[in-house]
Amino acid sequence: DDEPQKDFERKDVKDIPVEGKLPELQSVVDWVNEVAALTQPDKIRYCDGSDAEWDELVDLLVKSGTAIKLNEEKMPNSIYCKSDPDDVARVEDQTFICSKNEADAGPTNNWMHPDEMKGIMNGLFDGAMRGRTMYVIPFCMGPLDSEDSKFGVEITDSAYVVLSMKIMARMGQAALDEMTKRNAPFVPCLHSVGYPLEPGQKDVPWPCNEIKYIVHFPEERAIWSYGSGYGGNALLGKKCYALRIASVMGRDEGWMAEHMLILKLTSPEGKAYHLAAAFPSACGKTNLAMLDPTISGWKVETLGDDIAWIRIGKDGRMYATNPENGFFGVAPGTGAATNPNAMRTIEKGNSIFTNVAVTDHGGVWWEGMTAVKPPHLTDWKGRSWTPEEGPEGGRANEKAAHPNSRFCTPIEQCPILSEDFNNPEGVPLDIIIFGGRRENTIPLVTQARDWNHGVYMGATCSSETTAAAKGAVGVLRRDPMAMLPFIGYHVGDYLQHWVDMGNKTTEDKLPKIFYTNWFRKGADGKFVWPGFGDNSRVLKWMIDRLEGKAEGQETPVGIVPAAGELDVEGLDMTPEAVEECTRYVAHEWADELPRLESWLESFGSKLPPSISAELDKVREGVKK
Ligand code: SAT
Ligand code: MN
Repeated sequence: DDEPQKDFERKDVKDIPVEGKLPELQSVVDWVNEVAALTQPDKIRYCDGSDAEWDELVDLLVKSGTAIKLNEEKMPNSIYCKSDPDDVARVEDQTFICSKNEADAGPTNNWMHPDEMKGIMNGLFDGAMRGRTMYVIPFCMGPLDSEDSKFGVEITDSAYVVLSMKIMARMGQAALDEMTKRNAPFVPCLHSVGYPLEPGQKDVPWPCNEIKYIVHFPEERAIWSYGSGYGGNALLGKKCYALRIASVMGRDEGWMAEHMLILKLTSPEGKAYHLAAAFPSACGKTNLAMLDPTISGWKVETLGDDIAWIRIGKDGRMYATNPENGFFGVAPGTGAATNPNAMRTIEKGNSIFTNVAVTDHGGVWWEGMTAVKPPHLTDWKGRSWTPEEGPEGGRANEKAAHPNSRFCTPIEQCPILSEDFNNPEGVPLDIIIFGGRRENTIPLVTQARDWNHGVYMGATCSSETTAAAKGAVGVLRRDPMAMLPFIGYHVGDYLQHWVDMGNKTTEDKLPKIFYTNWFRKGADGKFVWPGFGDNSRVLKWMIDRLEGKAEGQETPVGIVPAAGELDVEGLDMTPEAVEECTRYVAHEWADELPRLESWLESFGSKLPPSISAELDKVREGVKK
């Protein structure tokens, strides 16, 4: 209340025009009106998720200069947007977990007391939507007919967000109807780009604000996001809800929200397995999810590329569902050679591309899409670009697409989507994989001795940073379960929750845990392992382990493939090179040990005793 009153004329909510069908749920209408009174939009629009709505909002974005329509023949029903050059990634520095007690947010999250944060946010949101339409997006995370799905309502002043949410989540009238039928609680998700328009003021193509806050109130189950239009900051069903808030729900309700792809793998014998894998952002989750195996007879089907909600089923096994409905994938590096299934998904259109380059014929392009670069492009900053000279007025080596440029595409278009994608029960997990990007030390694949050792492996996950978050690239950081930026509570409690989940059932029913690193480099500085489709060879070894067909080799850090076990037939790799990427190197681990110790010690009394015990075992082995 002690906020200075901003100098504008305040409208009464009843004078703000409303478009679309009013929800029956009074709780939704009440919250919408409360937000409208604060943010003062010109108009309120209840979104239904229809194709007509899509067309209308596409036209609006084209008129406002935010989007251009791509060539209908090359990319049907698709648009291209370029963001403000300062609004291209998640802003972890400005992401907050506002639990009542600081200790509940833990050492890995930014924290502020909810009352203090609400004061700041109310000030920022005051009049923030002036001159704009306030869109109301009901959405459902998970299949519409699954008991375990969760609901949300996002309020946003960005039509780009509405369109992206149509791709990424089950939203609109169908989600609202389901929510109403169940009288289900919903997570209020409030978003503004933070760029109000004064009367007569012209809009900019990508409105956003220098001040950004991505805020979570875990006890209240609410999300407030201000100042950014970028995916992970603005599509609140994704990281904010389906990971940060859902991880808290999972802790309280006995399930897990994880940063994992889900895939179905079928062996030449026709036996099906389900795998979930956690890698940090931009470390190949989308590629693995849609893997095109290079070994004959093996088949991969996709269930998800980013988020898995995991529960224990009636039979005591772990079941995973993907709460999302689309892919928000990193474009650079995605091409017919690396991820043909992603290309087939994208080429069906109905997609939004952000910060890629555009061709002279209204198509899209990014580094790694094709081996031969188009002779001329418009780069992600709108400059004329050629392969020889780079952008006009820039440096010759400047890339045409931003390294974190994205495609946003309906999952239903994926040609290898598993028929279980909409299964309300999810799929039973045989394997959980953790991984990261490490030049050295970490072998290509290591199997955990048991669940608790696997949890330890996940807890010590590490990776060299990528462009998916603002900040330096290539710096080593610990990223437990690839969830560092997404755990909605104390990381120590989160690890304990993993241990507890294992204790809810028996070891034989639990998925087997593996750790992979596709990124080990040789003395020449080049990746030793070919990666991409050849990662199927690593999955095959995992299945051989499950089926008792591979002995493996015990090391102090887990079980690695014994010589000759990894199927490298047809690969241009010497046995020495295979050994180089799969082996345990004692001196590298002796070097790693103090880093592991100081990471785990940083949790203090919150370090689960069973993880501490696993560290002791590793320490003993490495020191031998
Ligand atoms: O955070 S996003 O969802 O925009 C992408 C990512 O970092 O995984
Ligand atoms: Mn991700």
